[in-house]
Amino acid sequence: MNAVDPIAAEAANLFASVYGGSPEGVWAAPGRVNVIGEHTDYNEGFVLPMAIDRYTVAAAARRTDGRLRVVSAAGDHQVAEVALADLSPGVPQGWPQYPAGVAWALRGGGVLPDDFAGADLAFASTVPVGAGLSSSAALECATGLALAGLAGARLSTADLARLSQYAENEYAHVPCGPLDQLASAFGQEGRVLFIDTRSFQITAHPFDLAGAGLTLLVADTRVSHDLGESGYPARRASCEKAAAALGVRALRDLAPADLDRAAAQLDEVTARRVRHVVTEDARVEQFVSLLTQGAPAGDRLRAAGELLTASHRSLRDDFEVSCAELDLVVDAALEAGAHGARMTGGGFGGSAIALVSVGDARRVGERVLAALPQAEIFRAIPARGAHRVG
Ligand code: GAF
Repeated sequence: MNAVDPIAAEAANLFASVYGGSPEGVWAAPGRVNVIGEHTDYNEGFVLPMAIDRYTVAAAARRTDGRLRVVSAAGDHQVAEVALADLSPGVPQGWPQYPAGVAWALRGGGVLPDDFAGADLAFASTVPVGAGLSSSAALECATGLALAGLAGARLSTADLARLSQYAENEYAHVPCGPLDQLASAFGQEGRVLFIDTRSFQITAHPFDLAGAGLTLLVADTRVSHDLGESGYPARRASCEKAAAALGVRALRDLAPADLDRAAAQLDEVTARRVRHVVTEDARVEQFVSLLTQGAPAGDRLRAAGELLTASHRSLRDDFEVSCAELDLVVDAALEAGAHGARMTGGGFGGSAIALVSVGDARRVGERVLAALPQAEIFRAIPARGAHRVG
């Protein structure tokens, strides 16, 4: 059985028990791990995510009365309901605003026809919420595919990502960049995605970890991060202010050689924020050039691991988005022999990743758990992006 089937069955069962009858279709979208390239996406820089084999599934059917109903297998199975005509940012409160926001964005973007008369959606998921693994993007992309599928509307993968991000920014008021939605929409089995977030050009590179005798461990610290409530909006604002002060469109336009000059024009904290973004973009490019020489092995593996760890230090010390639990996990993984480790996602909680040799995975996992017993550890596999299941 694949990673989607059990969740698809759970979503379909929930649909039947809450709404009665069978769904007309079932759609899935994955969470993601960002391998490297953190807090660069809203600076028009580089990212290197992969979709993971953790999915959010929507079982859905059309309605005829213009209403949208949503229910989730997580929690108390309470149904949230809103008329499509009443959709407006912030309504309803809580998690339902993500699917509601996507319906709003698809209507506004002309994807859903005016005569689309509503839908019932039932969700089930294996993407942990608040773990920095893009549970919101998975929910948005599953919703977008489901609604477009029900309406028989054309929706390109790029528009699925774009409208999902738009919904998160403008409806849920979370100022995220495009990373998570692009990863969930475009993910490919066995590949990482090198994304230039300025041009939106995506290059999928084989990421044959098993072939190189490697495993990518994810450690969810279970310190819940909430992007909107965290320091994320402030980090984004300070990057945008710095770009304006330095006279560039985005921090992406600076090279490491510009950093001294930039620092002379900025306050000390902002200069560190800028240094993170600029050096992180360079690390992504270096990581990709190691990858394009084949599965990392020997010296290249060491270099790739060092880039991950350097990324973490930069996020911890310059960008200041790590937290004690993420640092504990990273340090424990490195001490136990990981080739490299770093926080992944927005930070302020959430998950860390560690690149380890297969034979060391158990020991690294045990040492991480000894350091942070509440952590949840699993192996991430590069997985397929958003798709119709049935
Ligand atoms: C979160 C955001 F949603 C992304 O857009 C990205 O900025 C990431 O944090 C940090 O790289 O996942």
